[in-house]
Amino acid sequence: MKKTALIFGVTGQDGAYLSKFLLKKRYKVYGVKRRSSIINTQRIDDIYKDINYKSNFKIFYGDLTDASSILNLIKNVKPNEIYNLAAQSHVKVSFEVPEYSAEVNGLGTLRILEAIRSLNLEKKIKFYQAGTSEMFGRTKGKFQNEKTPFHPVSPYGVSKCFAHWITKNYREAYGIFACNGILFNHESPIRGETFVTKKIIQALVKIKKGNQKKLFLGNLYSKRDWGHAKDYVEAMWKMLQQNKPNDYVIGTGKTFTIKDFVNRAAKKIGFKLEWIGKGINEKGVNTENKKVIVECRKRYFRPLEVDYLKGNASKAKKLLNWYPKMTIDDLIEEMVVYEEENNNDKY
Ligand code: NAP
Ligand code: F7E
Repeated sequence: MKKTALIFGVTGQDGAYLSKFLLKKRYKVYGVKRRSSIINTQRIDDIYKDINYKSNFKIFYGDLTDASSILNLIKNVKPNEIYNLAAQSHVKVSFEVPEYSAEVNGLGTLRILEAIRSLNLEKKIKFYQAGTSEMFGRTKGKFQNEKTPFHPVSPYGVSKCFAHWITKNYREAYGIFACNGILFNHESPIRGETFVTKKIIQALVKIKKGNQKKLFLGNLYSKRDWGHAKDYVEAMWKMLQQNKPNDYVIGTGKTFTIKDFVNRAAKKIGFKLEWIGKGINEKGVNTENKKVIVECRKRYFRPLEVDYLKGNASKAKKLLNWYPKMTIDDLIEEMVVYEEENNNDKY
C-alpha cells in the first residue's frame, strides 16, 4: 500500500520541494493550504500539470490557527506521516506580529500534536516539526549542534522553541514518533522574495538588466550557514524513516556574511563590486561604471540579531547518512539562472 503524507505549509518553499520528493517516492501527498485573497499555489502548480503525480496529490483548506480544521483533516486522511512546515517564517516580521507568530508557530504545532493524541493515532502517525537554527539565537561556540543551548532573540525564535519542546514533550509523554529538525537557512529559486538571498539575487539581476537601480540591505555582517532546500527536505524524510524518533541539526558546516553572499552573487551575475564607507553608510560600487548599486537602510535591521550561525550536522551524517550535496556557489548559480530566465519585471 502507498504511504500517505499530510503536509502543513504545502504552498511554501519547503512544502513544494517535499511534495515533489515524496511523490517521486510514490507517496500519496495531501497538502494543507490556507485561504488567501489571491492564488497562493504558484510553487506547486506544476504538480497538477504532471501526469505522473497529479492523481496522488490533493490539497485541502486548513489553518494552524483553527484546531477544528486540523482535527478534521487528520481524522479524514489518517496519514502515515505529518510534516509541520507551516509557519509565519519571517524573523523580522515576527517583531511586528509577535502574537500571531506565537499563535501559528507555537500553538499551531501543539494543535497538530493534540489532534493526533485525541484521535488515538499516537502509534500510527509519525510527526516532523520544522525547527530552526534561530532557536540558538545568541551562541558562543564555533558551531551549533543538538547539545547547544537555545537562547532565541526574536519572537519567531521563541515561538519555535515552544514548538520544539512541545514536540519533545508529546514524544516522551505519549510515545508519538515525533522528530524535531533543527534546520539552518536553506534557500532555492522559489525562496520567498523578502528573504535576503532571494532579495539580493533578484535585485542584482534586475540591475544588470537595467530594470532596477539599487539594492537596499540591512546588516551586512551577520553570518549564515546556507544550504539548498532540496537537500534539506530529504533530511526531513530520513528522520521519519528511522527506528526511533530523535532530533537532528541539519546544516552545511560553512558560514558566510551577507556581504560575502552579495560579492559571490555579483560575480556570478557579472559585476565587480568595490565597497566604500562604514556602518550604515557602507556602499557597494559597480567598478565598471562607478555607480553605487548597494546601500544600507536602517529599516532592514532587526531590534536584535542572530550574529553567527554554523551548523554541525555530524549526528545526521552518522545516523541518517545525510550529507548536503550543494555548495553555496551551486545554490547561487541555480538562483541566478532562474532569475535571469524568469524575471523581466520593470522597476
Ligand atoms: P515559507 O516559504 O514561509 O512557507 C511557510 C508555509 O506556511 C506557507 O505554505 C504558508 O502559507 C504556511 N502558513 C503560514 N501561516 C499559516 C497558517 N496560519 N496556517 C497554515 N499555513 C500557514 O517557509 P519555508 O522556508 O518553506 O520553511 C518551512 C518551515 O521550516 C517553516 O516552519 C519555517 O519556519 C521552517 N524553517 C525554515 C528554514 C529556511 O531557511 N527556509 C530554516 C529553518 C526552519 P502561504 O503560502 O499562504 O503563505
Ligand atoms: O536574513 C540579514 C538579516 O531574512 C538573513 C528564515 O527562513 O532562516 C531564515 O531566517 C540575514 C539576517 O533569514 C537584509 O539581518 C541584511 O541576519 O534571509 P533572512 P533569517 O532571518 O536568517 C531561519 C533559519 C529560519 O528559520 C527563518 O524561517 O540577513 N539581512 N539585510 C537581511 N535580511 C532580510 N530579510 N532583508 C534584508 O534586506
